[in-house]
This record gives sequence, structure tokens and C-alpha cells, in this order.
Amino acid sequence: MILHDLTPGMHPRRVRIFLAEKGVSIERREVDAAGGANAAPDFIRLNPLGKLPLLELDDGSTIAESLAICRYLEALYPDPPLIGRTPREAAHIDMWALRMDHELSQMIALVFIHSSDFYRGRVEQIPEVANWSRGRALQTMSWLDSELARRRHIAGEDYSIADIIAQCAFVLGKAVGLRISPELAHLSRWFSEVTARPTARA
Ligand SMILES: N[C@@H](CCC(=O)N[C@@H](CS)C(=O)NCC(=O)O)C(=O)O
Repeated sequence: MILHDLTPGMHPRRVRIFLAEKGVSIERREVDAAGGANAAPDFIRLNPLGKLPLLELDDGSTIAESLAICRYLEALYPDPPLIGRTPREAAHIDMWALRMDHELSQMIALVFIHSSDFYRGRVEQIPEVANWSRGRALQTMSWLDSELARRRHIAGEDYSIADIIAQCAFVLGKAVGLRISPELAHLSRWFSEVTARPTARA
């Protein structure tokens, strides 16, 4: 298996942390997205959307979408479980993973896409979209703070893929001035804990 990677990217980071938590190491191939390699024919042949991460299997087939890649890796390497052990646990963690993806990660990604130098000239940047998404991300942060007052991690007591999605979002958040306010004490406690894990810098 080869992981086509983009070291600074939020979505590829999810997969690297997921693999590190599993204690699994696979071949990694860095794609020079800043230089346009993800839009070159060789890469578009692998993923027509030109996005990273991308997992290339030994038979030459590919899996795109970070969450699909993580689900595949969970099936291959079930221990330690990051998407639950039972169907009920898996559904509960999936619910939180999707909430983190939609309500937090995508909002912070939209701020980045519509305001960063990286995307200038690549997409039409609409400042109102960046502002609106920033407001939505801030609302999600307040809500998460109240949720984390009641439990250690996002989907329960155990660390899971929902935490990985959220912690990667906050790493990108720092780049766009969306830092966790110290007033959000429970969210701050959670972020300190998850970023202290040895896998956080994978
Ligand atoms: N939904 C996709 C999103 C992937 C994505 O947007 N990747 C970004 C990096 S974080 C990318 O490849 N950007 C390059 C570009 O848009 O040119 C996933 O979860 O994998």
C-alpha cells in the first residue's frame, strides 16, 4: 500500500495519525500540491478530484476520501479500535465523526480555502464565505466545550476517529486565526490531552 500524502494538509494528517495510533507504517509518497502535482495527469489518473490523501493498494486500485481510507484501515487493523467494537459503538462514533467533519472541519477548511494564499488563484475566493464559515466554526467550538464538560473525548471516554478529525481541524484553525479560547476550558483541556499523544505529530 502507498499513501499519497500532503504533509501540511488537514485531511492527510487524519490518516497519518490513524495509522500511527494503530502502530502501522506504510509507504508514503509526498505530492507537491503547491507545485501543482496533484493536478497533473499522473495524479488525476489516480484521483480525478486531485485531492489528498489517496491510498493506492497493491493491486493498483485506489481509495480516496480520508474517512473511507480510515474505515478501510480499521477493518484491516482492528486494534486498537478507533471506530468502535460493536455496531452500536461504531454508529455512535460515526455520528460524532460526521458531526466533526461537517460542523467543524469543513467550516475551518472553508475559511482556509476562501482566505489563504495557498488557494489564491486556484479557486474563486469569496470573503463572505470565509466570514460565514468562521462564525459557524466558532459556534461549533462553544457547543463542543459544553459536550466535553461531560466526558473525556468527543464520542465518549475513549479516543476515537472523531477526536482525530477535530484535532486536525484545530491544527488548520491555528493557521487561519481560529484558536481555542482559554475561556473554553473543557475544549482546551481536551485539545491539550489529544495533542500530547505521541501520535499527534504523525
Ligand atoms: N473530503 C476529502 C478532502 C480532501 C482535501 O480537500 N484535501 C486537500 C488537502 S487537505 C487537497 O488535496 N487540496 C489540494 C487542492 O485542492 O488543490 C477527504 O476527506 O479526503
